[in-house]
Amino acid sequence: MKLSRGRMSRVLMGMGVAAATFVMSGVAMAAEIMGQPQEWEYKLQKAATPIMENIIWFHNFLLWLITAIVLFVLVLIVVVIFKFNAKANPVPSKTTHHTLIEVIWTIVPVLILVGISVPSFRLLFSELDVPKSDLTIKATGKQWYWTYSYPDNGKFEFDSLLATDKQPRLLAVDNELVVPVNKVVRVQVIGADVIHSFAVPAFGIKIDAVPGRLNETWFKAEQTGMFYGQCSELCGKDHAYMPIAVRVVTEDEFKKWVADAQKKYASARNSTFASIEAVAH
Ligand SMILES: [Cu+2]
Repeated sequence: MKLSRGRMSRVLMGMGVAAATFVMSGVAMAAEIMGQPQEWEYKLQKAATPIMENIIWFHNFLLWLITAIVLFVLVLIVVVIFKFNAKANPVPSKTTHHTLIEVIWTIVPVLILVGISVPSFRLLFSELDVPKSDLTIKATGKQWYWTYSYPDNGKFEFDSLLATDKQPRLLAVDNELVVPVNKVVRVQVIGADVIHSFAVPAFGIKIDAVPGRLNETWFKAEQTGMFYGQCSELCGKDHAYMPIAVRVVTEDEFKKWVADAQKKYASARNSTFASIEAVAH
């Protein structure tokens, strides 16, 4: 088929517009998806908390540092290969020691490690030091689902099981953990049977749920939406089927949800919390 010049340019323009639309829709889609894995993802999930922002920064910082060191060593190796092979350098030097260079290659790595330790310890500390919290939730890992309790919001609790009829597959649950946005949430984590692990990548939290030991972590979600995680400690045959789904809502929506949840999960209230109070008083 022969195309006139005008027709050709129109076809090309059409293709350009189609390609641009395709790319833009891809960008729009990538921007929308948060709190869950994406296809072809090779980076960390987008941060929804200050801690996760810090983790991503630290990860990238180390990655650049390591890349620079690897390239530097590669250059040295290439120099050795070409400059000091038997053909290029038939009479090798008899040098065995050089005090200055030995001091340098001892001190420089020490300085690099000390430099890494500063942001590393700062990050570890901020992860483990729970700030003054606005509310507490308790996550109990069980074979194979999670139970969430709200001790300071009406003392109700409910089970959260994998929902096979919902999307995203293997991440959606029947009853989501609901928390308010921009609030410091203290998360108490425990195991009821074996060791599980409570992890939400976008929040930058992962903490073991150990029977008989109450672990603590915290997060402050800075945007509303759904955020997913999974049990991250091999806990038995359905380890892969006990996802964590967190719905971050506005303060008003949270209050409404709490009022509804208190009625919906009223039966659980009398069992667990009554026994806790009986022991406490
Ligand atoms: Cu588990």
